[in-house]
Amino acid sequence: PQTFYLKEYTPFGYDVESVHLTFRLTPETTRVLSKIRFAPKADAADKTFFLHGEDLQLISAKIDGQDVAPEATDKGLTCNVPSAPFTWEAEVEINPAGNTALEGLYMSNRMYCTQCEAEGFRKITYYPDRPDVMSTFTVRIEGDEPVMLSNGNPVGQGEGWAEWHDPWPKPAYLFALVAGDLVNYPGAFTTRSGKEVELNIWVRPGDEDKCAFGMEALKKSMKWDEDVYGLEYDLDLFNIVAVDDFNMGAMENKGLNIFNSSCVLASPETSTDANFERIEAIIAHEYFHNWTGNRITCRDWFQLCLKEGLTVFRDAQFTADMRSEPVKRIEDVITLRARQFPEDNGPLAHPPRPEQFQEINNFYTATVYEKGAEVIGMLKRLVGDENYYKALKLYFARHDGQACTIEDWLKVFEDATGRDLQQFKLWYSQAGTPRVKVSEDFADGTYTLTFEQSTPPTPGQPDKAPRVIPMAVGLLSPNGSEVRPTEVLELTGAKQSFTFDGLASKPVPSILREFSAPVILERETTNAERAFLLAHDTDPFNRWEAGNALAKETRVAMVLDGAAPDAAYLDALEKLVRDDNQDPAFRALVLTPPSQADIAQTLHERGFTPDPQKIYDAAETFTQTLAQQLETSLPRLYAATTVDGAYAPDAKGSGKRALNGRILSLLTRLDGGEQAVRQYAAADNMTQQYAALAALMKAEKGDAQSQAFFDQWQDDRLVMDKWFALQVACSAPQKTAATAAALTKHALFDIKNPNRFRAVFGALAGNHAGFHHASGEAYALLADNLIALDKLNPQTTARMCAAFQTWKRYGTDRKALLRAQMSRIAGAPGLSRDTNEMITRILD
Ligand code: DPP
Ligand code: ZN
Repeated sequence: PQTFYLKEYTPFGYDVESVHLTFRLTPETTRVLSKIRFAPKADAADKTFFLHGEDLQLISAKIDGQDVAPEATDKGLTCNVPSAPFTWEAEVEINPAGNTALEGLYMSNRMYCTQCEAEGFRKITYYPDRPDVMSTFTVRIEGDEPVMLSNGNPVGQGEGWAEWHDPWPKPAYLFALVAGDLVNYPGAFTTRSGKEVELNIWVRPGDEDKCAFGMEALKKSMKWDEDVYGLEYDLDLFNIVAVDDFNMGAMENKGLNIFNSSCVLASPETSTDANFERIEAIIAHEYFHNWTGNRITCRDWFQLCLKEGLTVFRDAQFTADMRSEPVKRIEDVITLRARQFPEDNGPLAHPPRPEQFQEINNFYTATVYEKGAEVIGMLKRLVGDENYYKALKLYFARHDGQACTIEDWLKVFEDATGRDLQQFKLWYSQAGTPRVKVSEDFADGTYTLTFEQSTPPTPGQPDKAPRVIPMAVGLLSPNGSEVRPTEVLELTGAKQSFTFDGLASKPVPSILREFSAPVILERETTNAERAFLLAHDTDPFNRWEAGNALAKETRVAMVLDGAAPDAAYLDALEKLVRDDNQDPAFRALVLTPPSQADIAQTLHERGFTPDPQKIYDAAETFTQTLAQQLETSLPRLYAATTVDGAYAPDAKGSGKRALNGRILSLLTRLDGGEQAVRQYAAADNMTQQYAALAALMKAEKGDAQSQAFFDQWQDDRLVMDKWFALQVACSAPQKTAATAAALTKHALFDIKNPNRFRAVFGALAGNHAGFHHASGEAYALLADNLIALDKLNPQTTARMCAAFQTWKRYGTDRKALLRAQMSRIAGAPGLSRDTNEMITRILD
């Protein structure tokens, strides 16, 4: 397969002045007529006229009205063209109903919809399908669908047709078309300059009652972007459409966002608090792309983090503002460590701006998104808030309407702040998570912190240069008061010391506050000091971090030495959980133990071979011991955290319910499920219904409730995804593979629906001890299903291969089993380019 390189970028030799498209929709033989005005660029070095095109049947092609005979391959076509501006016309036929890859124009529940990012437009018609080619689009849709939508503003419609015009030049990846039997949930927003914008969420009939929350989230996002970034919406209309079959979460097509229905539809009865928070964040994310992604887009796909890192950073700021800043930060760091750290420390490691790829869909990764956002957070910390917003203002002023690079982005910061970002830029080009070793010294009132940074080799990058690392540090006195507030130390060398004078006694340092950089801190410290920070740190993130470190140390000692759970830690936990002055959401987070995968990762970092069954046993023992320790407090805590009154998915209520759910799961270990059975029966919202069901299923006491849940929700696809996932997530290690296998035979399992596939196999890969059970059955089951899915949907298959990325850290037997299954996938006949690239990288 062909490899594409960042260094080989060359501009397209033609401007595209306008694009007119006509769609004649039928499920199996849709005709797409294009009329595109090209103008040769005077200064172009390369005048090759190449149009991308895949899976298209070319019916006819014309230049300036004359038939031409282009040379076509399975990748696109070339043609002799005039040296003056000309009009290209083509008619192609495509098969939306047969498109199970869900890329280009496809059908989902009899509805037509598109997904063009990154390179799906080439499956719709011949076109220079690259983000630096921007043009205005006029679209005519012909068909008998009741609703027919495209980007921009409507310009006319009649019996069997509708026409749309998008005045903003855009790359083809932002093109969208939707047609089907849809109903709209309407809304309106007045921009700060007084422009009236019509808003709609389009859904299948019957889903109208799940749109209210999404609509509010959209309005809040529009207001927030005006207030915080000074950015206004720029069309008369903003449409969101919910689609059941979708490879990703959502897509920011100009004026016509398309969402995986799981990321927009919400109601108290069918969605958990976590779903609500995620939906609010994704609606914000896609809306924010209108400026960071659409008005300013990427020059090429290597620059993907230019739009994604920035937009994730912006949606995190939004969530922090709408809810709780520390809670959001802790949640994000948990996710970063669970998803990005394994990637950055394994065979799939790549920099936020990769320099090569075979299939760009394989680079919509935690590194590009989440680490991309962390890099922006560091930049903001280094230059300060005021300079950050000054630089952003310059970015929008200078680059509006352009397709940009990371160099453009950093130049804006250099120009706005006068800072040299040469060394900082390494964050974009070097892969791997830096390790920062900390040592300390105290003499004559002077405290010295010494940092040493190094980054292990990653594929293709054996040696790393030191990076700029903002270390947010505060100092506490031994009595718990803060003697130095947070200060950002700039670590730039491989080894560097910082001193603090005039201290009465040796302080306790609180290092990497707010998780100020995505690094792994290595520091010799005691559990007593961790417990001290858990009780006294003024930085909420580091308080949580201290508790998290204690939990890890305890569990690691249990796994390695068969130790009992650390009594001091259990006491500290009990004290915190019982302290009603503490934020319930925070208590819930402290009470959530590190995942088993996280313990495996920690063991691996320390040079041990993780044994998943032992890690599982330690987790069980720990939780059981904790439940017993809290035994007398649990009923009171359960009652105290029960939220009365009408359900509202706000930060306060959801924090309380999160703690309540944790308490219930502990209680269920002691009361035989009595309370959970009661809660299940009484619950009037999904959060509490789901928490009760999960607690019961985990205790293997939930058969009746699981059946009741199925009976109640079998017609709701999104709730059924929860049901599928929960069975696998809650099953004991020796039963996990069999449970998942049985679910693939269930009448409601549908391999073509990515949400359902991910429900089962995401949960399988996420059940650490079950997935890695010594029998190897789960590995084989996943491989069987990935091989089957690859023939239908390469993109989702390739992404799910990441379940294997940590394979090298396990023992010899498991490694052999894993290798055998991956080799089987690699050898499957007709393997897609997507999956081949992923499996090859992982196996390497
Ligand atoms: N550009 C999309 C998003 O991140 C990816 N499908 O929102
Ligand atoms: Zn995005």
